Amino acid sequence: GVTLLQEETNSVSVKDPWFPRHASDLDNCNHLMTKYEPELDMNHPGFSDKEYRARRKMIAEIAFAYKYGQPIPHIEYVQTEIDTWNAVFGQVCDLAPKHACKEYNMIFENLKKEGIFRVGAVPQLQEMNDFLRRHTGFTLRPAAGLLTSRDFLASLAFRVFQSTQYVRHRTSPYHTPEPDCIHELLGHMPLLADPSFAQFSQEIGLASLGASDSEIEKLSTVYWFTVEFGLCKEKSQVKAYGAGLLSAYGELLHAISDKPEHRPFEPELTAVQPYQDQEYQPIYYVAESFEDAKEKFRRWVSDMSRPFEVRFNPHTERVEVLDSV
Ligand code: NLE
Ligand code: FE2
Repeated sequence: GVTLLQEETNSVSVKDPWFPRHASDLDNCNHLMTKYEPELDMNHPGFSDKEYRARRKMIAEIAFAYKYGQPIPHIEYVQTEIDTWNAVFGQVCDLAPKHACKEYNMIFENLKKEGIFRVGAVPQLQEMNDFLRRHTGFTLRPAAGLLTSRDFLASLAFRVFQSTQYVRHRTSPYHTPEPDCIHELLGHMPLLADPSFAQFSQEIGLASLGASDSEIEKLSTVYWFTVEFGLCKEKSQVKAYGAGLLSAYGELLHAISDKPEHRPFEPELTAVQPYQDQEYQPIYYVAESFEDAKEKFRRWVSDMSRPFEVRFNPHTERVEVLDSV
């Protein structure tokens, strides 16, 4: 009767939302959140800098034109951009050994040894792509700016990280609320070369495919407080593993000081904590260890209800959808 029909309609609509099924579908997952951009935000340090705005536009166009399978275009960074890289890189070299988790530091050293992280040159996304591919199979795509959570998380399901390619404005080297390639490179890339972190990142991505808007909101909130701003204990010390801390030394020192609130990381609670993304965080979540953060997040993600399961086939780069039992 009517009830049966309704059930059928429901299950079709829940089972059949559009989401990328193949890595090439990510060509359609480049929607931007337009809240903090030099063109639109009067408070952006680049707002009244015509040259900077033109540069951003040029680099954004490269990202919009990019298609799956192409090499990532080389950007000839100019001296002001290189100076900004040198400044942030120098700070990370000083602070990471003391304040970053050991997994980060190991890969950071490796990146220096390979000459990808060095004074005097902003690393190219293509060379970082090749490094990641060798270690975890992660690859990069250029992104024009801050993406919607749904698009950004979806790419992780394919072990693809969408990375910005422009450099923050030279007047704010040590903190920017929006992502830039310095944040991606120094903050995110080292841990994406860690096999278990890469695995965990992909699981977040897989959980996001076809998820409801409220589930996406929760996933991206937990992502925010872990992958972006997470702290963890190592022996008895508090260390940073969040990318937004490792690429902004001002906030790193703030995070480990006694000024902000430190709460134990519990995904169910963390997932509903409102956050702000303009200033330093007032609250950070501290995991018992880096392993513990990954385990807790993973367990929470796998408890999310969805009427189907997804599996990534690395040979075809395709996500297969299975009915759950
Ligand atoms: N605040 C970070 C930085 O300055 O590198 C960027 C955070 C992007 C979410
Ligand atoms: Fe980030």
